[in-house]
Amino acid sequence: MGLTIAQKIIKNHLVCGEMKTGNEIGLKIDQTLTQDATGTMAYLQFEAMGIERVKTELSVAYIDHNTLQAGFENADDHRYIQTVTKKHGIRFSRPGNGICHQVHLERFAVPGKTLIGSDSHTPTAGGIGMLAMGAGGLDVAVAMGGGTYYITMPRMIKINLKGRLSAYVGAKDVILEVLRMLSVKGGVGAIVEYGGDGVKTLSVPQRATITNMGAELGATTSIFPADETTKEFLIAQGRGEAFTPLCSDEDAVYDEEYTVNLSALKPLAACPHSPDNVKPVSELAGKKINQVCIGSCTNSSMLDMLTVAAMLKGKTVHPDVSLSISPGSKQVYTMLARCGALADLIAAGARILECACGPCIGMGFSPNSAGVSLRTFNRNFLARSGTADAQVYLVSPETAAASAIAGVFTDPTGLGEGVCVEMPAKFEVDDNLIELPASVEEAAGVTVERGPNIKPIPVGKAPDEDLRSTFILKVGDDITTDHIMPAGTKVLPYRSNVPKLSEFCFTVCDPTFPQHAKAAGGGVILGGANYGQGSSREHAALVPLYLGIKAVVAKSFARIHVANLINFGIVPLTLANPDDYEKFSQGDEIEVIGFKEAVKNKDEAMVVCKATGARAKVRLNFSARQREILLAGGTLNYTKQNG
Ligand code: MIC
Ligand code: SF4
Repeated sequence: MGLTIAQKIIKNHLVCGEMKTGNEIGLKIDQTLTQDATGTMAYLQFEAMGIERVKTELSVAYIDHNTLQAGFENADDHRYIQTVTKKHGIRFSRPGNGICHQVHLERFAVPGKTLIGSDSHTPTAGGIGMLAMGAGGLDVAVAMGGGTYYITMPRMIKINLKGRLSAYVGAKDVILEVLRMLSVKGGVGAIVEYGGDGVKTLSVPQRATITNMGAELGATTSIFPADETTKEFLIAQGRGEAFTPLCSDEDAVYDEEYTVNLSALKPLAACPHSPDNVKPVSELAGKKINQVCIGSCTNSSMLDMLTVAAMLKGKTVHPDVSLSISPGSKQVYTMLARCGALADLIAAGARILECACGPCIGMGFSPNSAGVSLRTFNRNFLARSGTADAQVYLVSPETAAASAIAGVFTDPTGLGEGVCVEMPAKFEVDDNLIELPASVEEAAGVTVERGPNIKPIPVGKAPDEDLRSTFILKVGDDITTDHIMPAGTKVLPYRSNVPKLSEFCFTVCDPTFPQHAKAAGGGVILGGANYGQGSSREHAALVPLYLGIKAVVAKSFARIHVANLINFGIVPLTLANPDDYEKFSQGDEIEVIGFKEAVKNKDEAMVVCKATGARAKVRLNFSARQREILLAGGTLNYTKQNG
């Protein structure tokens, strides 16, 4: 039987397990990346493992998230990451060099290799044919130390692309269409591969837009073949030698197949507050808007920026609209400046931000009260923008630029022929903002700088014999890690300070949760389907652990979050019958008799409500390795116990 693209890469990197859908498999990881909002924790954990030098082929630490320095905290964390990486053999991408995924695609991603990153949009590198996955910081730390990365062998989804995009329809519209078809749960447990004749009509940055936002499908990753276009992109980046062709076998078998006709696609928008709440822009046309933000790891490539600049040239941003533009990398920024396109953007009234995540993670540029914000980003979760009642729509750069000029939702296909921009044949390559680590000999002399904001990491405990606790919070379906552990300017500076961070836990759902949880000494969370979707932030497990959360009972869990829960010793229990969710209320006292024994070796257990007698069967779908981790109270304890 033939293999899919992903199966080929998995086969070449398989350390243990059988490549059968649903089985736990272990992979060798060639490259890792971290960003600053998750990196501080990842490096603290790496240091705790006592390994002197990374064992990967390449590891890079980026500073791109926490770049607003309204106090000492972020700058201190940057210094910590800069020095700890220097000591342990990791490259350091300085603030100002750009968004991790954009820079990694430009400078380091290699077809056929494996990459894990402590950021859920790591699959961006799938645009170049790399098996790139988001993971918790602790899993990245383990991989840096040469350890195996474990995933559940995914099922394979194929999206056949046919035709060619029309003028003013972008790669963003392709992934929005896929999200419309499959939903934010559609990719859970799957790898999404793109194929068909339409692939060759898409440039690598366009492919990367699609694989980037594949994270919103809940997929393990998304991947494109590595073909002539990939080769040209690598040559244009001065990295032609990194190219290896890669495609699926003719007789590869997919579990699900879909077709997207690029020629028939129209501009789309994901409406508040979910990336799969997709509507045609034409249906929203004429609706007043207040803000437009262009950038993020989804849409900040040279091609995107040149398109926007060509559309804004000689025009003025509508007086009722505030437009921000954040180019994705120093390479993009410099080239825009040199070719004059930056001047066109500035002249039109765009507010140019540094090349970083910026408004995407609520680092400034929050909309006005109840403001309508059009963003070329990948997430429009409630309150993520920093304004609780903002209405965020996710759109293509083409729709964003057309609407910024008009002041209302505008379908750009009504503008006529379209602007003609070409991928540069050669990019301006200068890695001067990537610091190389100290040599093995020099490393001992490097002092790691730690600011006062760095606080100890909470450590989990072995499960009790019987679980006697309370459903301290009941939440609905599709709860994101932004609900559990919000981000933004006020919260992000505390990513290395869990006690302080705990003051913000679940406040999007219930502002009193932190005090309540502390007073109650913890409890159990009751969640709906796809609990923990979204980002890779392990803080969404670490902080609940700090607040005493022992288990989460949910209809289903998102991949990275469930791995993070297990890593920190919080037991994820899946309702065997999702309808049983209705039997329980917030505040119910519950018990699971024989809890520890169930974690040790049972597939099922019973949750019983003490007051009503309501019962629900829960599944413990764990591998033997995961059971041992949970019994040890998390991966850090487990690693210590096992040397
Ligand atoms: C995000 O887009 O939500 C983030 C911020 O990049 C996160 C990582 C984090 O929370 O630091 C992600 O996607 O994993
Ligand atoms: Fe940064 Fe936004 Fe991309 Fe996350 S999704 S890495 S915050 S640009």
